[in-house]
Amino acid sequence: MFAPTHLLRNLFVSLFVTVAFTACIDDKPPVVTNGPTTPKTTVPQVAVPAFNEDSAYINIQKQVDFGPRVPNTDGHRKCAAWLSDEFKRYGLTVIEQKFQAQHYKGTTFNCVNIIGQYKPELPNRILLAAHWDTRFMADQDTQNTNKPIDGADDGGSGVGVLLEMARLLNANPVDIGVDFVLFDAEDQGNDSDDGQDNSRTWCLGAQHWAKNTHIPGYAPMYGILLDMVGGKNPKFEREGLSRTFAPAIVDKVWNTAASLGYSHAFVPEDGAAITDDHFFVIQLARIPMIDIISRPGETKSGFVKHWHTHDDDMSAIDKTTLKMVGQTVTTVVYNTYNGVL
Ligand code: 1BN
Ligand code: ZN
Repeated sequence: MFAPTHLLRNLFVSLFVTVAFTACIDDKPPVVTNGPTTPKTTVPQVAVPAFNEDSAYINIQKQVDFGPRVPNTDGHRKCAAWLSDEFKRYGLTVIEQKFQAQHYKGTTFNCVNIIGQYKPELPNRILLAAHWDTRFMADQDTQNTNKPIDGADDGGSGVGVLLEMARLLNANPVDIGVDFVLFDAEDQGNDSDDGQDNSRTWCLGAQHWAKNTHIPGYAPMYGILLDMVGGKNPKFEREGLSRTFAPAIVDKVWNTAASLGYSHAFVPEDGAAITDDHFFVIQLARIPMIDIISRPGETKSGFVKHWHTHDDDMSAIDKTTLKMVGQTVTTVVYNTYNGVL
């Protein structure tokens, strides 16, 4: 668009006056620092696509329809195949990282981390992760505590958001590499108060991947983990490990959420440290990674009411929350350019 000629004329007149005045008070040649000849900024403005919460919701429904995704079950095997196929459908390069892990109760679990690479040839990369397995028991429930849960929110929601982001990247190309990593066996840990350190009984897939990254020496710019990002009235505090090990990413994500009008969910408050998948990624793979996890303080644990109960079904999922999380992370990714966060 050209400015009307009288505006251009006024601009040049005022520039001439400024330059002439400067020349009068100082004999050095005038330097115009911020005029129309100044080169444009080198960071292009990218169009951020709209995150579709209906699509993310359907992705969750589909996972829940397979039944609980507990390792060594049919639901787990069928869901793994579907997740790989979805990534392939969106043009990603898929790696199924199969491994065996010891459950704390003694069973050997057959597990698979599912990795979808967007533009694997690009050196500047972002890691986006969630766990796709669901808990083998409902130990926070009052009934049927030995039955596995649906895990619509705890497991399903993070994956549902990431699959929608994979679809968006395929439809709206951007000049950054993205690795989607769906961790297995995050949620099969020992939650008893036995005075032992049981932290290593959780996040088995993340532990395996962090010791065996799909690219040797893998060093993405940053990682973002999504866990329990689909419940009603979420409270995403700035989680403790994220603040310590990836403060710039925390700032970027929470500021982006604020710019989108989501500060009521991405609250400007510091939260406790959670031993989630990102802990092992930070510790073992030395990747700065944050955890977006809802802790509205509805239970003693600080997690949502439906945490590790049979109420973690599709009725726990709120599309508004999916939109807030999905649009925020999508905006951060599309605004990451040439190695600059
Ligand atoms: C998060 C959601 N986690 C399991 N489901 C990890 C975790 C387990 C965090 C126990 C704190 C305590
Ligand atoms: Zn869980």
